[in-house]
Amino acid sequence: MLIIAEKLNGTLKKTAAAIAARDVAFVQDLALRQVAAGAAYIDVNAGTAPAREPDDLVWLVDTVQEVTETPLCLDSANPAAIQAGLARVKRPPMINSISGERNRIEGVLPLVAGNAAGVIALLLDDNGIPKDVEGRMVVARRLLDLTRAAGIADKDVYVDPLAIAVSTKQDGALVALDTMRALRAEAPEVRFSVGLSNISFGLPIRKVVNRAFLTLALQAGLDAAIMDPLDDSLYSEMLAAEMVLGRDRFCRKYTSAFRANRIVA
Ligand code: THG
Repeated sequence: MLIIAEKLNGTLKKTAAAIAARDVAFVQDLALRQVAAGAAYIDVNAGTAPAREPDDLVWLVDTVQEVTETPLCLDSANPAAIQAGLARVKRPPMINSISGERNRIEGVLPLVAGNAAGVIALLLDDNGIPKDVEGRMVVARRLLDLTRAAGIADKDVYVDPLAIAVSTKQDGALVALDTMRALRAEAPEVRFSVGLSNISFGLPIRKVVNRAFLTLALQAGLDAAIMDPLDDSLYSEMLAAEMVLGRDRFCRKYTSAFRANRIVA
């Protein structure tokens, strides 16, 4: 499973302050710690101020690339920021994200083909997030029609089935898991990614809930997650679940993580 490391995100207080202060040491340290902890991609999100965002994201991209070759995941609500980040990356990034919303189809989808290693596709559109599996499948089919027409291979599309917090919607996780199973049956090459921590919003001891959801999502075929690789108990659960599901030949990943002191109870 690919870890997309989440902590260089301007919605987090410390990261926001570091971006505002152009704190190179903070950003590079956080990038390197996430890489050492197993990140396949580093999500970079400059935060919330739309006017400053392209400049801020370019600074983040440049600053991270000074210390690591790990590819980036360009995460922005602003297509202009994604475009500005794309002009700077040294290796093909993940693009986060497209959706069925018109501004994402017009502003972000045209940037993907030929420039990115993959694109995250959120199952929502201008009418919002469909409540049930069939509604999400309608959005998924339309998005795949569009990505295929744009020349993007299904294997480069990371569908995010959108896990709604179980505190606000009792079947929030189940709809996401069932959507993954249904879409995999129709489009076996498509990959799946989730923003792991959404599921536990509003609940105490969120990490326990995130771990449970990760294990269930792996069983449903999860390929990637935006998550905190520095959380050793989450990382341990991920490796244990993959091993138990037969995705770890000779238990090699789990046992080498144990030898590196990464497995915790
Ligand atoms: N899907 C996609 N992209 C996304 C999301 C998604 N990008 C943003 C977000 N969701 C994923 N990124 C984060 C980054 C940090 C945290 C959660 C999600 C985080 N949150 C803690 C909290 O909210 O309590 C704060 C902990 C801290 O301060 O360190 O860390 O769903 N495609």
